[in-house]
Amino acid sequence: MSEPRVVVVVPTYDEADTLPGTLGRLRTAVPQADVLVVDDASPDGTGRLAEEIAARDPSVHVLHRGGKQGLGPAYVAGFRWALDQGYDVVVEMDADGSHRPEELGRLLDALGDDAGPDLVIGSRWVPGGSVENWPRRRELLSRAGNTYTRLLLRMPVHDATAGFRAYRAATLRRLALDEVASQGYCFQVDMAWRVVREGGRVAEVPIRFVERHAGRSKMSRRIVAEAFVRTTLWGGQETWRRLTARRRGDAR
Ligand SMILES: Nc1nc2c(ncn2[C@@H]2O[C@H](COP(=O)(O)OP(=O)(O)OP(=O)(O)O)[C@@H](O)[C@H]2O)c(=O)[nH]1
Ligand SMILES: [Mg+2]
Repeated sequence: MSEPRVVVVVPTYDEADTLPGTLGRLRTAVPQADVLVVDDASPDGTGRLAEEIAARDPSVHVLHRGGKQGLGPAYVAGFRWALDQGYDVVVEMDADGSHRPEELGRLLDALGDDAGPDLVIGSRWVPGGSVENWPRRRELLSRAGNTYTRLLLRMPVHDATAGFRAYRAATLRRLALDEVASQGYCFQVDMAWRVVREGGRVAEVPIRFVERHAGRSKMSRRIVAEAFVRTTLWGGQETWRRLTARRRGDAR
């Protein structure tokens, strides 16, 4: 079998201080993978910087969007581009160095061939996973958010908010990407849950998540609130679905 074509989608907003280092490490660690930077017209010139890198390296591509619209829409645009280009595997990775390119090989190994899982998540919250240099309150927020999500959606995923993951292109093709409205990191929960509801298989591989050393976080109260509200709504829908399914079963 020929080697699968892999593309790593890297969304950026004001990552001029971090993107070159991350891309350099990525190209060394996984030279066979192409890269797509999806930049939302970063005021700090990240888009221009990405173009300069792409001009020197034909494996690097850049998608420019009109303005900051959030992580979710940036990824959906990147996924569409990747599917149009015929890639077999589509990877998500942050630009800020939190996701270590040196661990991507293990995610791709876990995805394996066609018999493997549909989605592999680089997980902080499975045995062997960890976070480095995170303030205690960030760790608590992530752990609590993930426990809430797992219990409410009854989804067997320990790090559903994680943004270091590898999808089989065939998995993405089965999902209705134009229905995905999540903007912040809740996009990750949204996508994992869509895969699970589709009957897809999700595997988690432990990673060491490293807090960014440069640039600024785009996390905000609004993004946390979006994740809480949407997850709660999905949880309500899931509980309703199970209740009505049980009632229908009783009636038979
Ligand atoms: N294109 C695009 N990229 C974004 C947007 N918001 C965040 N990003 C990128 O998405 C990745 C994750 O964003 P971060 O700011 O690191 O957010 P985070 O990882 O949730 O927060 P920290 O853990 O504090 O770093 C980074 O590569 C960002 O540059 C956006 O609106 N558009
Ligand atoms: Mg980050």
